[in-house]
Order: sequence, then structure tokens, then C-alpha cells
Amino acid sequence: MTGTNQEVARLLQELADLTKLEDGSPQSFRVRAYEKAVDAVKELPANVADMSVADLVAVDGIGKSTATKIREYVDTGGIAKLDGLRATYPPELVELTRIPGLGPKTVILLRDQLGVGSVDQLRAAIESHQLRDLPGLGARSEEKIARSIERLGLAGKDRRTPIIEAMPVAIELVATLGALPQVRRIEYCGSLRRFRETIGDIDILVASNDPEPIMDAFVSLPMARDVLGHGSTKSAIVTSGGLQVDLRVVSPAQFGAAVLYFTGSVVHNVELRQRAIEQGWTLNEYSLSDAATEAVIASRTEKSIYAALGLREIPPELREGHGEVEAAATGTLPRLATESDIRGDLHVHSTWSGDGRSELLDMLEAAAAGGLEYVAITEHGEDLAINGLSRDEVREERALINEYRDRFPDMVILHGAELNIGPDGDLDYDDDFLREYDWCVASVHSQFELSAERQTERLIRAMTHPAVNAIGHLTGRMIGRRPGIDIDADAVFAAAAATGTALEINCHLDRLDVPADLLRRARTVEGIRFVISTDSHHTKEFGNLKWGVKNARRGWVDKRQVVNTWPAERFLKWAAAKRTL
Ligand code: DGT
Ligand code: CA
Ligand code: CA
Ligand code: ZN
Repeated sequence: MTGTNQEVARLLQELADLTKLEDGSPQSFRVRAYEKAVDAVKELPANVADMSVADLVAVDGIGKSTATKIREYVDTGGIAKLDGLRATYPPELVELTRIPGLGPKTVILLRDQLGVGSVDQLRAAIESHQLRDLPGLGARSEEKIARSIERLGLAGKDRRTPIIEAMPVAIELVATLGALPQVRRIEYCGSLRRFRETIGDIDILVASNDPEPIMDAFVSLPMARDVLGHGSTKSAIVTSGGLQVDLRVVSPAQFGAAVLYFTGSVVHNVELRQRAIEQGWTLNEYSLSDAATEAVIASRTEKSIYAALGLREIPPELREGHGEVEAAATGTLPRLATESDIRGDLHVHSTWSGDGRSELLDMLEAAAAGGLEYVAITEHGEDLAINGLSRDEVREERALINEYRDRFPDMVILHGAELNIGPDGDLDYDDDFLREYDWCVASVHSQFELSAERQTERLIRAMTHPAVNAIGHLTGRMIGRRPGIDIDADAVFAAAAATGTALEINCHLDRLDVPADLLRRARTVEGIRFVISTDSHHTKEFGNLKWGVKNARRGWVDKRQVVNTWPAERFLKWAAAKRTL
């Protein structure tokens, strides 16, 4: 996707979000039209800047009114409708819609009735019990909203942004600024590069000998709502989404030292500096140098600095002060997976599932095009209302898959299912039926509020079933939106190892489930196995694999523990071994 298409997709998404407020509905006709156009633009092979309104309208998913706005943006650098919406609905108000239980209608009601325009004002209104008397609300919704705010940590300047919101902004910035002729190298650093699941602000670092044009371009980007600073080596903006971005420009010779410093974490930096001091050196954002002579020992690349300190290069995902410096010194860092190590995807849906968005054949073709050696099609089990498959549908799809196998001689296709773990650990269908599958993932999709004891019991009971090869998105959390279920994690990990059930590392950027902090505990359990799966519902979601891999890395998972790094033969043998129904 070109830089302009990315920009247009983001602006259309913003139009959709603001229109939700204007229409008082997250699903109005106009909202859906914009969101369809977002998908269409993202998948467009051509650059929208080269397309006329007629060309744009010819694209499936783009209507006349949206096409005109895209053209307006390409021609003028702005969209009048969007400017109007931005003025009416400031970011502080838009942020309120991120609180679970607060739809666009309620947000507007709060604004009109109580003058609430920000999270802080909402908290004040809750504290003085003003919400309970509003039509459609009440004491219970008031309490619920208060809890959601606490849980999301939305209030004040400590507020953090879920990675799913920050990552696309950083990628777009790196693409847009990276295209400037003055930019020699560019990298996003900070918590985002370490792949933390929430982000305070985005830190971008550029190597250049001519910073001024870069800074000028940065502060005048269409996404820049506010400019907090505009200097010759450092500038900062706030995006239309309310995210702060710091940009620093350094000379190419100092780039490695600067990237290292601004990637952090602070704890990691302190440990590195300590090692430097022990050698009589200094380490800062400019260089690793001799303290006495000030001669530079290393500065151009991170690798050279680690090497001079007697360390293997430490991947950013590990730089949290969890013993990685010691491990790098003794050569005991885990062997981390990379995207190219992944040979199979074991959690994939198609339109056979109610929430699937691409046809089965398209999913298989995308999997094969991505070079997968094996794939499991895992539609939802019958217990999941609306989205699940009846037994007849399962048989029908299985027949179809049998037909399709000939078309993919280089890819093993498993017919699987994503089963639903009931409140007591029971599963969909029956044992005879479950025997017919090649592979099953089992996931919690209901009853998120049970006690830790009951959640742990239901998970362990599901893992004990011979049909269950993996547990999908273990905690069910949605980053920044929904906490995970309470579990006795160590008991669950022990049972997973004992039963030969893999723990899925789900690749969706808003899930990253199993969370990395739990992975660091799970990985030490003897015999534990993981499977990094995309849980794709659309062909484009296979691209999420990289996020699951990064999360596994952040969790110190050794790639030998990840079953879908194994060759097909070994993987299939392992999967079949448990299925002794
Ligand atoms: P965030 O933004 O809260 O998600 O987390 P970071 O890690 O991105 O923190 P940020 O943006 O304040 O600073 C970026 C990096 O700069 C940080 O990870 C390490 C480095 N850094 C910032 N302040 C200090 C400091 O006082 N000492 C050291 N050694 N490094 C610092
Ligand atoms: Ca940061
Ligand atoms: Ca920062
Ligand atoms: Zn799924």
C-alpha cells in the first residue's frame, strides 16, 4: 500500500468514527459506507492519487460520496466534511466512545445534558451521581461506566494507548517520513519497538545530515492536530487520534546509540550503562565512549555497541530488565522465533463461520501463497450462537476441503474446528463427531466473569479432552477494552504440558493472547508447547502473523517450544498423538 492510500484509509476511518457520533449509531448507513471504503482502499493495488472519481467509484466498496472526498483530499490536502466533524467532536469527546457501555448516542446525551466533554469531566459527573438520572441510564450503568474507566486507565496523563491504535500510526509515519530525500535511516523506538501492549507515546528516530526539512514536513502532516514542539533536532505532535509522537533527528554516525537509548527500557539502559562504567566507559544517546579520552568506541549500530560491551545483540522485545543482559553475557538468551520459522497456521476461519469474511478457497489460496506447509481450517463450533456450524454444515465443508486438497499439493490441509469451552469445560458436538476432525482449538467465548477457580477447572477439563489440541486466546482479554478471565495460570500451564495441549499465541494486535508476561512464566514449564496462529477471518489477516511472533519473542518463548515451527511430519505426528478418542 502506498503512503497516500494509508493516509486516505486513516482519514476515512476517522470520518467513520466521527460519523458514529453525528448519526448517533455505530452502524448507520454512512458509517458502514466509510468502513467499507477503508477496507477497499487498504486493499487497492493502485495509488488513489492517480485515480479519478470515476475510477474510484468503479472500485467495489467505494461509493460516489466517498470517492469525491478522496479526490478532494488528494487535490487539496484536506476534506471539508472531516474538518467540520473534527470541530464539532473534539478528540477528548471521541475518546469517550472507547469506554465499554458508552455508545455514540450516550456520549452525545452526556455532552448535551451534562456538558461532559472528556473522561475527566465524565469522572466528575459520576462522582456527583449525575448519570443515574439521565434517560436510559441508571445507578447500575453509572457504576459500570465508572469501573470501565478505572479498568482502562483512561484518566489523566497516565493514559496509555492500545498497541493496535499506535502501531498503524507509527508504520504510516515511518513510511511517509522515510520517503523524504533527507532521511537516511528511520526507526520507531520506545515501548512500541519493545512491543509493549500499551503505548504512552510514539518515539521516532531519524538519521540525517539535514534535519530541518524533515521537521517541517513532520509538523505539517495532515495527522498533526497539535504541534507541541518544533525544533531542529526534536519535535513533537499530537495526532488527530490524540496520540503524542516525538521525533528526533541525529547524525547517521550516532544513529545506533540513539536508537538503543530511545528504545529503552530505562531499566535496560541502566544495566547497559553499568556495564560500560565497569570498563571505564560512558554510554549515552550519542555513543559508547572512553570516559577518560572521550574517544568513541561504538555508536553507528546497536550491534556494535552490544558487541563492545561483550554482549550478544539483544532483541528489542527482551529489553525490559528481566535478566536479558545477564543472558546475553552468558550466551543463554532464548532462541526466538522469526516470521520465517512459522510453517503452519492452525486457527483459520472462512465465511462458513458467521463472522468469517473471506471464502474458504480464498483463505486456502492466501495460506498457500504465504508459503504455509500446513493449515487448519477451524470454523466455530455449533455452541457459538449465529457464528457456529451445524453438523451438516461441518460435513459439507469437510467434503469441500477434500475436493480442494488436490489443488494444493504443497500444503497439508487439516479439517479442524474452534470449539467453545462451556462453563464446566464441556465442548460442542459429541465425542463421535469430534473424532472426525484432524485438529481442534478450544476457546472461551462466554462466561468471562466466573471465579478463577471455575475458569481454571473449565480450562483444565477442556485440555483433558483428547480432541483438543490447543487452547485459543487463553485469557480472552481485549487490550484496553476487556480484561482477561481470572485463572490460576500455573495450574493451567502444568495441565497444558501434562495433557499435550498447546497454548495458542493469538496474533490479533488487540488480543496478543497469551499475554507476554504469562508467556514468560509458561515457557519455564517442562514440556510446554505453543502454537502461533493468526485466527484469520479474512485473507489479509494472515499478515498478522508477525504480531504473534513478536509477542512470543517478548514472552521469551524458545522457538523449539512452538509446534508450528516444526516440519509438517513432526507436527502432524505430535497432533495425532493426542487424538486417541
Ligand atoms: P511509553 O512511552 O510510556 O510507552 O514508554 P517508553 O519506553 O517509550 O518511554 P519514553 O517515551 O518516555 O522514552 C523512550 C525511551 O527513552 C525509554 O524507553 C528509554 C529512554 N529514556 C527516557 N528517559 C530516560 C531516562 O531518564 N534514562 C534513561 N536511561 N533512558 C531514558
Ligand atoms: Ca514512548
Ligand atoms: Ca517519548
Ligand atoms: Zn477463532
